[in-house]
Amino acid sequence: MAVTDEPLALTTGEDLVVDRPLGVFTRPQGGKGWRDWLSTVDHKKIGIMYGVAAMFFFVVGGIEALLIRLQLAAPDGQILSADVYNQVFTMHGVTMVFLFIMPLAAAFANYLIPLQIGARDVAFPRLNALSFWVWLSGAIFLNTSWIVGGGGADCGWFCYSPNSGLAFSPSHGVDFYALGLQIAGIASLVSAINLIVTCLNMRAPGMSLFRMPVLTWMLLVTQFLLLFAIPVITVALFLLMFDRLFDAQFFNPEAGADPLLWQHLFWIFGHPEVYIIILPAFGVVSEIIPTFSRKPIFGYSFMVFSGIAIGFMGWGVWAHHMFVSGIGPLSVWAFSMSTMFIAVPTGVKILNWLATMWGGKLRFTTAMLFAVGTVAMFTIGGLSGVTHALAPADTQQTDTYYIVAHFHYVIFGGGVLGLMGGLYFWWPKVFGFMLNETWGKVHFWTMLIGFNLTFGPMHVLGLQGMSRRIDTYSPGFGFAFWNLIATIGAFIIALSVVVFFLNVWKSRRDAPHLPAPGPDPWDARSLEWMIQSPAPEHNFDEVPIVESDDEWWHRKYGYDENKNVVRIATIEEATQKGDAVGVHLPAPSFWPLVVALGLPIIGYGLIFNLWLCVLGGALVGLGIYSWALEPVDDPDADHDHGHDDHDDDDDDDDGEGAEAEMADATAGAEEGAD
Ligand code: HEM
Ligand SMILES: [Cu+2]
Repeated sequence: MAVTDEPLALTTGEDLVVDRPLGVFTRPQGGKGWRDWLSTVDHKKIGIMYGVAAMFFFVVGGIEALLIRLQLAAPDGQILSADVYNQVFTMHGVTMVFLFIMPLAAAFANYLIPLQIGARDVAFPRLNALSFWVWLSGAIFLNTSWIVGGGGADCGWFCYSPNSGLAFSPSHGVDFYALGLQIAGIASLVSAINLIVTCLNMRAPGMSLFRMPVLTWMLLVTQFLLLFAIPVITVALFLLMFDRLFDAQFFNPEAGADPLLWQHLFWIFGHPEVYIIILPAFGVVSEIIPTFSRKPIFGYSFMVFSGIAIGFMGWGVWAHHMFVSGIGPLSVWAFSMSTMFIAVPTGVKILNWLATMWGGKLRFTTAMLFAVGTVAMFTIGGLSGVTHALAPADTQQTDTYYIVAHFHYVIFGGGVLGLMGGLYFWWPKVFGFMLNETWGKVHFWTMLIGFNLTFGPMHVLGLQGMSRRIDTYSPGFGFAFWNLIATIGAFIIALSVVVFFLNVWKSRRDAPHLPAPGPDPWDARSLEWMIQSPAPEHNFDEVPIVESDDEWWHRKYGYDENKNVVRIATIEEATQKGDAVGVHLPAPSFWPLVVALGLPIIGYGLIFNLWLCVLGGALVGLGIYSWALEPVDDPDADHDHGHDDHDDDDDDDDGEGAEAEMADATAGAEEGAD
């Protein structure tokens, strides 16, 4: 299709110059309302969509967890059949890891990284939209296996072979697992590349790497882990797909293959995956604790380097998941040692958070309670993790409820509690109203008590010998009491989640009658708090010049001759007003969505009818070409075409204007730094 300079009516302009106060400017959207959300390329909106979708899947994964707990509440449970139980715990694990906690962290990364580094958007806004829509299409595709696949995948979230083969998993559940996670993997990979380029190339002048907030650093390390881990699991899933759909023999021992290959591939991805889950929460806690201790983070560079060290060392421990898989004593010894070493950088973080609070003026807001709760619960999970590193002990503990307790203390106690704290901390910046603190504290305490009642007893059950993944147990084993407590605890967690949603509803309803939170309700330290709440569409009126770490704090406070902290500017004086002219904003597009819709159709084609692959492929092709050939201007947008000087940088399809402007800014980043 020839590129004409006669703009098509369908799409929107590449790079739009705003020539009037932005207050009255609305991006030439693909439409209003839902069309705006479907075509947006704004990192903030994409962040919000990740967050809403992730919380939806938290509820789905939570319902699956309650079903598990109901089945195990008493001996000889009859609520779920053994086969359905296998599907429910498998999908619970897959949903909670890939469809809840990873996208929730992506919500924080998308919304906050550009704001924390002083940028107007991510490096490739349309690619960012593509990541979201591809992830969502993969998530929905995966769950349609309940409807059209004969049930969910049933071989556990790590789907060991040969259980995952057709002989033991004949329904299409595992096919949906293999294809759905490949689709979601594409989204993670594209998003990781986008956010790495954003952190390295889009920083405001003076924002050197070692002035970036700890959260942005932890999210950057997380993106590098995704960049290297996702290809490994993609290869494994690809081989599994070929074994199931095209009769290959990659994991079939009768054909001379070794099923341990799957375990190695899965855990070479799987262990870095646990850091992909926990590092964002560590970053969130590292923003909340200094703010409510009224002290800078203790040992900033140690915090950053321990995160980088965890990122590196996380690649050298995977076989601690295979101590009883017959990998031989030398490997067991080596991976036992490497696993112990990784406790060191993790310990550094815990000590630095405690040192930050030490001597601080502590304010126990809901966000701070969640942050402190995260440090405490993660430490418990970390300690049981160290006991797993001891191979002889792990031989007893592996595949029991002691393991289930351990990873819920680190993933839920560390990851979920941490990100929940982040929701309360940045809620006013994202939505322009505060969540009610009283309800917030009820949410925190019910979740913390429910959490410990659910997973605390599992340590005991595990040491008593209760295996994981059993759908029922006989009365004679003595597991009944603690299982009942665990089930009661699970329902208390569910209650706390209901309290959270009620708090959102109530706070939104009451917001018009309450004073607005303003740009900086917590008196915080980083750049996102120097702009209006909710963050304006263009982020910064003018790109900030950064002169120190904790730049925003240093614009409000200084030191007098006696080194006492004194205020040097009020928030009103120091804040950007949110009106700007002539800001380049990348324009929205529907084509990323079109490309994303083609992928699950290809998935259905590979499972049911290869003709569908042609349809899906055509949709992907149409989307990519139209996106690449998308004309520069939207005839309906009534900005004047006088801006000829912009035409030359409209030949790249991802907000070249904004990028060029930012590249200049970033070029100054290092200059300002020294
Ligand atoms: C909301 C409260 C939750 C409850 C009550 C709960 C309960 C459980 C239980 C009882 C199991 C063991 C099932 C078995 O072995 O038969 C399990 C497994 C699992 N859970 Fe949770 N969980 C919860 C939240 C989470 C969260 C937030 C995550 C991660 C973000 C998570 C990730 C997993 C994983 C990965 C498994 C392993 C599944 C497998 O064995 O394949 N859970 N959960
Ligand atoms: Cu591991």
